[in-house]
Amino acid sequence: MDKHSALLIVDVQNDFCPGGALAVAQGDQIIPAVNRAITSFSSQGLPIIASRDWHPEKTSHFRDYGGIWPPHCIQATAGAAFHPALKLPPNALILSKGTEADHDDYSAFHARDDQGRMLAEILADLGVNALYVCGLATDYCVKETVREAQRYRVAVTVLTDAIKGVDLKPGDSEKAVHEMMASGAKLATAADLPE
Ligand code: VGL
Ligand code: ZN
Repeated sequence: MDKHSALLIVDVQNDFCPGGALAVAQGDQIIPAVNRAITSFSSQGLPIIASRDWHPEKTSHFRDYGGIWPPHCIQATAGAAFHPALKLPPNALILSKGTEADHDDYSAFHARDDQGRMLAEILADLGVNALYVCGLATDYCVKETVREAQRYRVAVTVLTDAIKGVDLKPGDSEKAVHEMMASGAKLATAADLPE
């Protein structure tokens, strides 16, 4: 972690946590580790970026319209809100993805801020070339984000104590971690980040 690093928190939203529409088992249990990473990056004045799944009511991402998922993270609903235990600082950059009716947009590199800027553009503006990635879900949005980062020549470290997967098939999350490593990602833990 150096001055060209940023923290990327993927989709720590109510619908991906227990009680939500597409709950990841124990998804909320990563939040203390995510908060620890936030404290670490904040104390060093490094950027903190949070993506959110932000779907329209009708999208080919949902099973009623040809996709595989139950409706979740519908724009501006309680389910789409960040989990209340997540301690995002006021200067965190918020990026929304999955906003179109015909895209899954698993990768945070498809997300945009409220001015329409995409993640790669924002990272270039900030001079960031290394991302520390955490959040939900390991086997979908975290994995696709990490794999796409390599295409943009952004180095990735995955914080393994701060991710959790859907595991539609048992072992999917474990497989995802191996795929991320194969694509060049390094592994670390939020617990080991500097205070
Ligand atoms: C996600 C499934 C559907 C994710 C988003 O954030 O990983 N997973 N939509
Ligand atoms: Zn989604």
